[in-house]
Amino acid sequence: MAKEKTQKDKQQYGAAQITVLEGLDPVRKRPGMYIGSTGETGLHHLVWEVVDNGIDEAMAGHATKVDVVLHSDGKVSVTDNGRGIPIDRHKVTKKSALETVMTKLHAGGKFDGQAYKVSGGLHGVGVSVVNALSSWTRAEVRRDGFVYAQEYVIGKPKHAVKKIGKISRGDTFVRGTRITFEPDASVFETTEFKLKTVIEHLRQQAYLTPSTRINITDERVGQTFGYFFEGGIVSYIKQINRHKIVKHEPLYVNKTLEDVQVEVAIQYTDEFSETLLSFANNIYTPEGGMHLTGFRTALTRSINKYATKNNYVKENEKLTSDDMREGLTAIIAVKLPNPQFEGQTKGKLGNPEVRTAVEQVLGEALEIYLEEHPKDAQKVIEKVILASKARIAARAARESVIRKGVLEGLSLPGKLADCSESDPSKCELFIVEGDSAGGSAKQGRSRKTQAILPLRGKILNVERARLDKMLANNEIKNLIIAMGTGISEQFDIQKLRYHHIVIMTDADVDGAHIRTLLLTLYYRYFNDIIKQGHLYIAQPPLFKISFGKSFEYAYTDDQKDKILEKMKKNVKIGKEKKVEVQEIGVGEENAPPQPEKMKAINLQRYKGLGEMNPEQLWDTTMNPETRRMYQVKIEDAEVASDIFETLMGNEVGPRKKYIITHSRLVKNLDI
Ligand code: 0RA
Repeated sequence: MAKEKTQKDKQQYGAAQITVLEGLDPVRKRPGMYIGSTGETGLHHLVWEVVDNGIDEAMAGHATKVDVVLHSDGKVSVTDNGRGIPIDRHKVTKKSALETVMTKLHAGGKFDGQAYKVSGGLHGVGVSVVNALSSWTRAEVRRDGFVYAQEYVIGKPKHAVKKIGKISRGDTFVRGTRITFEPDASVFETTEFKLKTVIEHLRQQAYLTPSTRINITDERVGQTFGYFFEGGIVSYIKQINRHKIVKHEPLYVNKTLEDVQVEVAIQYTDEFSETLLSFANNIYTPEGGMHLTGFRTALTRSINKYATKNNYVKENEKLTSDDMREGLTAIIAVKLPNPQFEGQTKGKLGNPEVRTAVEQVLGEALEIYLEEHPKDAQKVIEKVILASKARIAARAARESVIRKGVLEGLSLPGKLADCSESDPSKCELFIVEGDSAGGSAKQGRSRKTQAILPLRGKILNVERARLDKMLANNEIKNLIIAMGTGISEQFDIQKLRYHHIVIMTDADVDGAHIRTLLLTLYYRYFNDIIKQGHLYIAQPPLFKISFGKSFEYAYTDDQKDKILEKMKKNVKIGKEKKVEVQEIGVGEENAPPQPEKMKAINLQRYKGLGEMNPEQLWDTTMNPETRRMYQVKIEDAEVASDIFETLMGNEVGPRKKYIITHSRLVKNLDI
């Protein structure tokens, strides 16, 4: 919260005094109302809530650090070195202020006339909520040389606040507040805190609270992590961009306008994608909202104004907000008195006053920045103009594909071996790499429900191409016609001819590449197909392991090792003395003749689908009864799309390496 007391605060002072205090029953009755859920997210909210209090104390200039400890017994403690929650008698409740804070819901958001807390959506509900949802809590306050404490069971005090001792010389904890709590296992689905989640959130909080140290200790694993960033969100931007080629030093602005504090940091890079993080009262707003809208308006308007004035673009060739996104890294953090969080997951800031505040503060800052840094301005504008040109080219290409007659009313492509079933929910389309695998698939399939569309290797040549080129590609066009949905404005998922679309590619670099291209295509143009769970990746086996007449398929290296182990054991139990694993090539049914008394286990490594005969392909990969298939999630496709973007600008060597490393990510996700 902005530190200065504003005019409005002063006027409302009287009303704010009448703080509404209420017991904790409502929290026990409807925990979700206060912490969002009783799942893992809600559980972690307890920690965020308590940490927020310490961070508020730091932001008010009274504390310099917050220590979080995840104890081995499931408890969590949060310690700050602030002023300590007051322990004197509260005027309304006639109880200790500490007890009041811990056991009453604070609807007023103010406490003792102090700006106690900026209440924000899911967290910002107050430490009493944490107390209510904990089977046991202890609050310890150290101030004026004394130690005070109170303990609670499900939010109810076990005793009055006690003075339990003096602060001794040499004590490291001399002033501040420590809250220790044990989440109530009868409330939460899980009570296990995830170190990774805690680290990620608190590291982010450390960036948003400059010059405050946040330590995290996980006693369960005996590890401690500490975060301290003097530079705040500028440090954050630099961290995000540390491996990227940047176009300029970050632009930073921090200004308060009518109760709304606006803080923005911006830096352009060589990348294609955008990284944008927005926060309201230190709470991440993944769905954006008014602060983001204000940001985009200011960025677009200021850059256009400067670009036009300096003749980078003509008056009638406006650059769009989307053009500004390529290579942009930005953090927007606003602080305001009464944030309204909207949207499905309450991740969107709704306050309209924030839009104008961000627009104005950033607009002014950008204009000054661009004027004062003409060289940086040039680099940024050239990047934006490039993005604009690509966008115009992409649209032209898309329109030519979409143009009536190109996709519509066309007969199904000749290469498609369609199925006879007409109910889409029973139909499957296999997109198969290469004509030879396509041949096996056509022979091995179940004709009634399975259709095969072979894609020629040609699609590979779009390596350096942009998505618009991909859409002009004949193979892709065939795919779209086969699916029947149309594309872009004409896209209609009701027309989808197959409810299972299966990408079936080889387990090698080219296969990974084609898969990346296809996933990118679906991510960008057929998002709903993924979201409704229609897109799959086939999982052909990597090995066939045979001994004598028996054989097994292995789909992972691990599985291969296990099968080999098992087979060796079986062989040894039998009469054979020696056993050897021998790799055999494709088509070789058996290993070369073996010496007397020696038997070989044959290991066949499948390099491509084409190496399997139709029956094998059916048995291992296509038969709905026995196959394994991976259902693509939107996150997988997003990763693929990011990879695709990275690939476009890079050298061939690193690009190949990147595909190999990252395609595993997509493929090996478990079923
Ligand atoms: C209200 C007034 C004062 C301190 C605090 C609240 C306070 C609350 C929390 C919660 C966690 N840590 C905290 N530290 C401080 C100041 C009272 C005074 O003037 O000393």
